[in-house]
Amino acid sequence: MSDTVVSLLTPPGTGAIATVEVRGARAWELARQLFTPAGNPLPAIPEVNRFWFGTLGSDEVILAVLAADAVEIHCHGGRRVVQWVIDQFLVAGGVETSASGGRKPPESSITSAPIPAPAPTLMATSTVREGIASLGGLTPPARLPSTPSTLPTSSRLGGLTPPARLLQHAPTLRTASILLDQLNGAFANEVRRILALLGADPVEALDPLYRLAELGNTVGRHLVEPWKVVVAGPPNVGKSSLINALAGFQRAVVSDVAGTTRDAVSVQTAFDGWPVELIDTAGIRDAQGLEAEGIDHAKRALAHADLVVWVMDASSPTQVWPDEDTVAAVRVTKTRWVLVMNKCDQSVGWAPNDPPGGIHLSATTGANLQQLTDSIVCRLVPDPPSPGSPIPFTPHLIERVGSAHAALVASRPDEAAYMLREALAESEQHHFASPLGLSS
Ligand SMILES: Nc1nc2c(ncn2[C@@H]2O[C@H](COP(=O)(O)OP(=O)(O)OP(=O)(O)O)[C@@H](O)[C@H]2O)c(=O)[nH]1
Ligand SMILES: [Mg+2]
Repeated sequence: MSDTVVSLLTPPGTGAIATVEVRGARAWELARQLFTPAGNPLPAIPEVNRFWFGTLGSDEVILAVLAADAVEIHCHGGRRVVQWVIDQFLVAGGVETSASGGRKPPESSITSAPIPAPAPTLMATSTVREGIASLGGLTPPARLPSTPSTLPTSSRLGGLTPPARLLQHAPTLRTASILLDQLNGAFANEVRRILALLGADPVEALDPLYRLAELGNTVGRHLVEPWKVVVAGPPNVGKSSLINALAGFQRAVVSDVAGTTRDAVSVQTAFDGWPVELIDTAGIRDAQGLEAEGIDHAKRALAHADLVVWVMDASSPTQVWPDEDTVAAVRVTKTRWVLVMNKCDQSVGWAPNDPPGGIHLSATTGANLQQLTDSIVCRLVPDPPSPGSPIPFTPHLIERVGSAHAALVASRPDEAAYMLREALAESEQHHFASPLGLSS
């Protein structure tokens, strides 16, 4: 019998989400053996183009059926998690292959003892668990047509359908589940509803269209791209220490010599399942030479920030506020700020409400870090969408919905309807199989 081949489709190394493909005569049998769906049991015969949420060992994953003899596992991208997922299929009888096609002997030829599940990594706890928690009560996903012929062959790149490729780029399971909802028709159904409202009474369409445009601008833009959170402030206040504490590991260089950080170093993480890029910057002050260059970098990073965490030093008797130049460097007035008083473990007696709204914390002891992450999430996603909410999920759809809203506000309902119809047609190209994404 020919081999059932297990391949890692995403690049090796740590990523947010990884995709493991299992292809061969036993692919479905192995998937049924190892994967536990969140809802009903898996059917005996694979249904092509269906997706399931569930678990593999103790990890939450998405199982996608590509063909009768091919499945994909979308799992958290931490190295150990990915290796563990691959190992499960190898122990069960699969054969590993590298992207270049070279095959490795299965680990199972060495030992068939079950491999213990890996301890969750920082990303696993902050993205997978929270992502799944955010899904709330899962309902079994919509049934999709069981024939692959509805997808043109030319759109299947590298064995992945376009929706699967979109999903693969989602940095967290929370964003993957939002994309999954859209690819199953949440966005399209809402656009149809708004179009019907527009036809009946355009005023009734204003609120839902505003909400859709707003969700596009807040959440839709960050289903694949993380929010950029820039940590800035004067030298030596603990910016790099704070990044390391938030990311949970040593990434930025910390030193008691002021002016240590020269480059804008960045770390990807997730808060409450939302993808965030934390960007460390050089301490801002008047400086010359290499340090001045670092400060220029810092100002460039500020220009692209979605949110700025301005750090001050509670162990110092003076607070250093952003100067006019720094404020001017920040891109748009919409960019939000969070004020932090670090080193509260060595505070020289600052009152808790000084500065007003400032969060007193310690990067060293970890005190009040959660308050900071809550505050960041609250500012980035003030009104989080509930599971199943419609969201424009590509930059182009966001633009179209925004234009439709602007047109309606300007009392041009026909133009708004035109934009929405365009968006609808575009979004349906992303659906898994049929315009509704549903089968009878
Ligand atoms: N007591 C105390 N010390 C801290 C805390 N956070 C940082 N430090 C110390 O403050 C010093 C400066 O920390 P860094 O993280 O390098 O500060 P920075 O703001 O990145 O400095 P530059 O890159 O030079 O601008 C180091 O000696 C840290 O150990 C804290 O919460 N409490
Ligand atoms: Mg630093």
